[in-house]
Amino acid sequence: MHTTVGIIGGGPAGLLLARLLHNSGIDCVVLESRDRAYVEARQRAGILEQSTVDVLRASGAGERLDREGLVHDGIELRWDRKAHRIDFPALTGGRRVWVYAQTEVCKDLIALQLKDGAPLLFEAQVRSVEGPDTDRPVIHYTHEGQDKTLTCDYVVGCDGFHGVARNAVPAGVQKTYERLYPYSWLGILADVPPSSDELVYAHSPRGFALLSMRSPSVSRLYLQVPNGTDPADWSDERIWDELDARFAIDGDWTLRRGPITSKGVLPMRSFVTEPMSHGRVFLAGDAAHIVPPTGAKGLNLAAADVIVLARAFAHLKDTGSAELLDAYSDTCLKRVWRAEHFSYFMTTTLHTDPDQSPFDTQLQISQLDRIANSPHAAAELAENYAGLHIG
Ligand code: RFL
Ligand code: PHB
Repeated sequence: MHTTVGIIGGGPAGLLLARLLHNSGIDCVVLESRDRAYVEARQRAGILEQSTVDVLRASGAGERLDREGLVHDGIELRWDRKAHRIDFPALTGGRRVWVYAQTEVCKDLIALQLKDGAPLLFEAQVRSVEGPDTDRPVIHYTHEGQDKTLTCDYVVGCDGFHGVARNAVPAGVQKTYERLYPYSWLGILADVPPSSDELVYAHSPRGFALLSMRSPSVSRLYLQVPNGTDPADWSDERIWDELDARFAIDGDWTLRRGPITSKGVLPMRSFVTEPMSHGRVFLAGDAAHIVPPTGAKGLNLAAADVIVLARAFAHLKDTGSAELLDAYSDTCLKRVWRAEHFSYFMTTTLHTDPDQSPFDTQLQISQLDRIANSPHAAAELAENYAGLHIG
């Protein structure tokens, strides 16, 4: 089998890239190691930036998003038993974010792809990419129990942090940057209407907590927990009591409790690999970079990468020039590093490091007070959260 662009991974990055290439008349094949049900059920991101929504709409995948997505014009920060709202449109010249789960983005893109898109193979496990420096890189994969090859003009690794595409960049060329955090998130889904219309990010002496949602009847909540925490050690009652304690403010506010339908622990990591391309192999999304989820940037970065990449492939097709493809890594890395900093900033400002001193805590409080008291500091947060135009 031969294709123009071989895409490894059918998460949001791979699926959106396939859609954008299809719309530009460029053929591609998507190889996804998991089955469809697994990809459609994997609980992850919940927040889409304006630019991600814009591209989903333009690509024809915005219909259900427009019907069911929840537009949010701000977030609330809590610390020291007080609350402060950040108004995105007022601080950013009109930008806002959408609550629409990654599961739903994937379902919409998969349905479109299977209806009229390029081939999307589930349970197709890629083992390696051969010849990234040649004109015909080859993807080796296993499908239906058989070893197969896909010859490509270009390969895009959208296979996430644990994927294999990154191995195509020789060790001597690759530079990686990483930061691990001394805490994880315990995330729950609960069948209860969200207790706030907007997301609430809470700093507390007991650790960080986040209130998010999936729909008007389903809440998504997170608690900072120590690394290595077993979700089985957290009874439903313990989770609600801890959330209650961390979100507590002076004044009227009640956390609504309801049946918890899922519990999971996720570690936090910052990671960047440079360059994001080598020869004819390109990396996009979590395959190239990871952010801790506090800034809600991961899915949006993945979308931004493939927008740049799809534009570069269309430019090559229309003009014969590979200049945009050649610039891909540099173009993306500027935005990636900004999002890395913002995600790090949100994480370290809001979480309690187990080794944190009272001095460190006062710095966090001072920073949060500054955001509440300075429109400039608030605008810096709002612009980064709602999404910057870079690249
Ligand atoms: P994915 O989603 O990991 O998809 C990679 C796909 O590649 C497949 N794969 C392979 N296929 C074939 N052969 C192989 N050898 C393969 N190896 C892997 C995998 O099965 C998978 O389907 O990466 P992608 O597409 O780059 O998308 C990135 C996003 O998933 C990720 O950045 C976000 O989920 C991060 N994130 C959030 N991002 C946001 O923008 N806003 C949020 O609110 C937000 N919240 C979150 C998050 C991530 C979380 N977790 C669990 C990491 C909340 C959580 C809890
Ligand atoms: C989510 O709804 O899963 C979510 C929202 C905001 C974040 C992280 C996760 O910063």
